[in-house]
Amino acid sequence: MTTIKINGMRCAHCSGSVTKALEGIEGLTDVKVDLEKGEATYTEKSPVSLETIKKKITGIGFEVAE
Ligand SMILES: [Cu+2]
Repeated sequence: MTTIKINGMRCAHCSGSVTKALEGIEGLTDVKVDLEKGEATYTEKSPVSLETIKKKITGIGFEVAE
Protein backbone atom coordinates (compact mmCIF):
# COMPACT_ATOMS: atom_id res chain seq x y z
CA MET A 1 0.00 0.00 0.00
CA THR A 2 1.23 3.46 -0.93
CA THR A 3 0.28 6.76 0.72
CA ILE A 4 0.60 10.09 -1.05
CA LYS A 5 -0.09 13.62 0.14
CA ILE A 6 -2.54 15.64 -1.92
CA ASN A 7 -2.83 19.40 -1.69
CA GLY A 8 -5.96 21.37 -2.47
CA MET A 9 -8.78 19.14 -1.23
CA ARG A 10 -11.35 21.25 0.63
CA CYS A 11 -14.53 19.21 0.81
CA ALA A 12 -16.12 15.83 0.20
CA HIS A 13 -16.60 16.74 -3.45
CA CYS A 14 -12.83 17.22 -3.84
CA SER A 15 -11.96 13.95 -2.15
CA GLY A 16 -14.64 12.24 -4.27
CA SER A 17 -13.04 13.60 -7.44
CA VAL A 18 -9.61 12.42 -6.35
CA THR A 19 -10.99 8.98 -5.48
CA LYS A 20 -12.63 8.65 -8.90
CA ALA A 21 -9.48 9.83 -10.68
CA LEU A 22 -7.28 7.32 -8.87
CA GLU A 23 -9.78 4.50 -9.34
CA GLY A 24 -9.72 5.31 -13.06
CA ILE A 25 -6.01 4.57 -13.31
CA GLU A 26 -5.37 1.07 -14.65
CA GLY A 27 -3.47 -0.95 -12.07
CA LEU A 28 -4.63 0.78 -8.90
CA THR A 29 -6.94 -0.83 -6.40
CA ASP A 30 -8.11 -0.24 -2.80
CA VAL A 31 -8.16 3.52 -3.31
CA LYS A 32 -8.98 5.48 -0.18
CA VAL A 33 -8.84 9.23 0.20
CA ASP A 34 -8.66 10.92 3.59
CA LEU A 35 -9.92 14.49 3.27
CA GLU A 36 -8.85 15.60 6.76
CA LYS A 37 -5.32 14.28 6.44
CA GLY A 38 -5.05 15.32 2.79
CA GLU A 39 -3.86 11.85 1.89
CA ALA A 40 -4.67 9.09 -0.54
CA THR A 41 -3.73 5.45 -0.22
CA TYR A 42 -3.82 2.77 -2.87
CA THR A 43 -2.46 -0.62 -3.76
CA GLU A 44 -0.79 -1.34 -7.08
CA LYS A 45 -2.00 -4.60 -8.55
CA SER A 46 0.27 -3.80 -11.47
CA PRO A 47 3.06 -1.18 -11.45
CA VAL A 48 1.96 2.43 -11.87
CA SER A 49 4.51 5.25 -11.95
CA LEU A 50 4.12 8.17 -9.57
CA GLU A 51 4.35 10.36 -12.67
CA THR A 52 1.12 8.88 -14.01
CA ILE A 53 -0.60 9.51 -10.71
CA LYS A 54 0.69 13.08 -10.49
CA LYS A 55 -0.51 13.88 -14.02
CA LYS A 56 -3.98 12.56 -13.29
CA ILE A 57 -4.27 14.48 -10.01
CA THR A 58 -2.89 17.68 -11.55
CA GLY A 59 -5.31 17.28 -14.46
CA ILE A 60 -8.30 17.57 -12.14
CA GLY A 61 -6.92 20.58 -10.28
CA PHE A 62 -5.10 19.14 -7.28
CA GLU A 63 -1.46 18.61 -6.51
CA VAL A 64 0.58 15.70 -5.24
CA ALA A 65 2.91 17.00 -2.54
CA GLU A 66 6.54 15.96 -2.72
CU1 LIG B 1 -14.21 20.51 -2.66
